[in-house]
Amino acid sequence: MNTHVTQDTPEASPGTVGFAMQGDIAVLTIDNPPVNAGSHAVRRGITDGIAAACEAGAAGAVLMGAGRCFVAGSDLREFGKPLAWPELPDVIAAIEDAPFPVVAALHGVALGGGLELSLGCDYRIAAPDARLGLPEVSLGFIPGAGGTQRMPRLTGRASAIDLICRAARIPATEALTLGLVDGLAEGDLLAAALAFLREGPRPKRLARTLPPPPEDEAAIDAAARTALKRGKGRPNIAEAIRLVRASDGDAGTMLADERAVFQRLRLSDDAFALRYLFFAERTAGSVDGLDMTAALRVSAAGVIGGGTMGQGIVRALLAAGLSVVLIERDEAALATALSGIDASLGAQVARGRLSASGAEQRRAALSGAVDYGALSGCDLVIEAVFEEMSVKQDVLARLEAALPAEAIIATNTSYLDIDEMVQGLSHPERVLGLHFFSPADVMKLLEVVRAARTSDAVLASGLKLAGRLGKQPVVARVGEGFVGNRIYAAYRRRAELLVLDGAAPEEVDAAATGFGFAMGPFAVSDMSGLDIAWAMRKRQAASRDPQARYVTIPDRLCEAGRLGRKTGKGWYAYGSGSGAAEPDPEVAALIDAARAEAGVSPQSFDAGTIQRQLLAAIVNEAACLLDEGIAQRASDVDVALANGYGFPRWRGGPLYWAATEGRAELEADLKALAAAVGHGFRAGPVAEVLAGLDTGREG
Ligand code: 3H9
Repeated sequence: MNTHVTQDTPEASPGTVGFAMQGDIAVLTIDNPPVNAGSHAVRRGITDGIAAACEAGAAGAVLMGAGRCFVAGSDLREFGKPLAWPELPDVIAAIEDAPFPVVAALHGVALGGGLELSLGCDYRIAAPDARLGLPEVSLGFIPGAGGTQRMPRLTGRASAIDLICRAARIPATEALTLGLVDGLAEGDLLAAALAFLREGPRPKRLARTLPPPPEDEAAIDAAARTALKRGKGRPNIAEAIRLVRASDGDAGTMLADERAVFQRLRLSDDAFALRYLFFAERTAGSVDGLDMTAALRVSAAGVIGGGTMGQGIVRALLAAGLSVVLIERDEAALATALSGIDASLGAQVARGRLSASGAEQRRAALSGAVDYGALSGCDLVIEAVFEEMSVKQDVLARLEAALPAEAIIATNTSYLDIDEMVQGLSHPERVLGLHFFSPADVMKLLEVVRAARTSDAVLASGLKLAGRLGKQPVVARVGEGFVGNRIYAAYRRRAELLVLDGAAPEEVDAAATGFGFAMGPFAVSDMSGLDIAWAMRKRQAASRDPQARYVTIPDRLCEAGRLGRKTGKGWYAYGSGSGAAEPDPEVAALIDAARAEAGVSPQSFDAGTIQRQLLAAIVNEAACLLDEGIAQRASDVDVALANGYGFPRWRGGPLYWAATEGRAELEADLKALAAAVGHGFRAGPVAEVLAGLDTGREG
């Protein structure tokens, strides 16, 4: 049926489009599992299908998706190279030029190029549970097939700026209110789309020719200001805003303008990095050879310990629809924890993030107890008690005694050796690490730790649970700090050495945020509190290598009662009203004293040097832990840092960054790192690791 000849010879790309006549209506069904990505073959199939419908004298056509969704977007695998004809705008032009009305029937998701394709149709009918959106900005570019022009003609410009710049995925009900869809299907979607056409008359109705809805300019300005602020200066956000604002202009000119910007931005550094991360995130949750069908069913969970972390884990489990039993050591502690969870559910309702009935349901699914006997119906229990080996070992032993034989036991430890923790258990194969990040119901990252004796079924269950919780899993083996905290420790150590050697804490933090980190290392320390690391240093003091460089400044800060924000001062002072961090002369004096004591003559460091030294420390440590087999793949490290440590997503991750940097400069950075760390520095196999990383960029 392919009536067109390609102008390019593309690599074979999958996907077909089914064609059938239902009376005088043509039905085109996009079939490209798993998500009907708009590959080259799909694009050709649609234009062929429209041509066939014309030939058959159809009175109308329905465009729909087979399987789980309409279309999840253009095929991102094609985006790093030249696109083959027909491109999506050509497909849409064929639909617009057809002499009959075309209805898009949407189910599952209609995202990116998928939504744009439907906006190129004359009408849209959606299943009530469909989700629609233009997420292109989250991939470093902008909608490239009319999204910035056709959407605002339906929704107005203020809404379009908001939706496009937030990369929002909205439910069909909201899309109906906004005018993006023309009706919701009750029952069978195809039947509803056919009925919609037959109920006609349905004249051709091209979104690009609709008059722009009347709008208050102030609302458009406000939407643009908010979007720019949220967009952190990324160039694609400003372009998207500009194009939507001008969408009341000549459609042909504006569509060409959008296309040119899209073509440029899809090949930008941001876009390559974000595409890399997109696929890296999907790979991180898989383990070669692991049979995911062996995963055990988890519907009832327990949590031991109702502190900040425990409460967050409870909220995350409840949000995923599990029933939860929370265990605390006594009634008073239990009451405090339960009322803490109650209060945060109430706050979510007040902020409009959760319905009152949703909060009620979650409360009903939660119970509390002080006796482990209450856990007997649980399929999985996560301990989140004090970070101390003997305390955790005691909890695990009690759990083993209280739980049915097949129940899974998870520890939320962030540093401890799980292999040591399970010694003494009769069934260590049922234990794994589930390392959540605080707040556990908000942070995306979940380290799934495979201890030496964890069974495949238990590991598969942990990975499946991560998906249900909406988390980004990264699989780690046992090793102090696993993947993320181990790398973070090396990064923080380098930051502290920079201060000892002459940089001010605020210079280091400014360099880190200048690179794109959400916060600098010292602001992070102040936020999380300096005392936990202090306690750990005291515990490790006896085993510390006396010849290694040791930065005493954090100890001195703690001794002076500067434990961070919670004490009103730490690396910074937080005294004056606004709570903003301010450099403190007392800290400067303390740093001077530490330099004098260590015999250091302070040097000055520019922001670029600080940034590259912080990154070199991350990259080197990552190479070490890949060498030790703690992380499975280099891209997993990037996923962990981007999802749990505020690493700027648009830079892809530290190893992606390093792999796309000049080798000679990186080698010089690693040399400087080795010199600064001095005695005990361990060089990781950086070159080898980077050589094995597929950045998706040629050359
Ligand atoms: C665009 O459309 C630009 C236009 O404006 C340009 C016009 C000219 N391409 O996430 P999952 C794969 S930009 C290729 O694990 P879920 C994915 O890699 C695009 N592959 O499942 C995975 O493969 P594998 C705008 C894709 O149920 C498999 O599908 N669209 C694409 O958790 C399953 O994915 C987006 O940004 C793609 N576009 O979530 C939407 N999408 O099995 C991106 C998915 O080999 N996609 N795959 O690992 C998503 O948000 C989620 O995948 C989705 C399903 C919600 C659809």
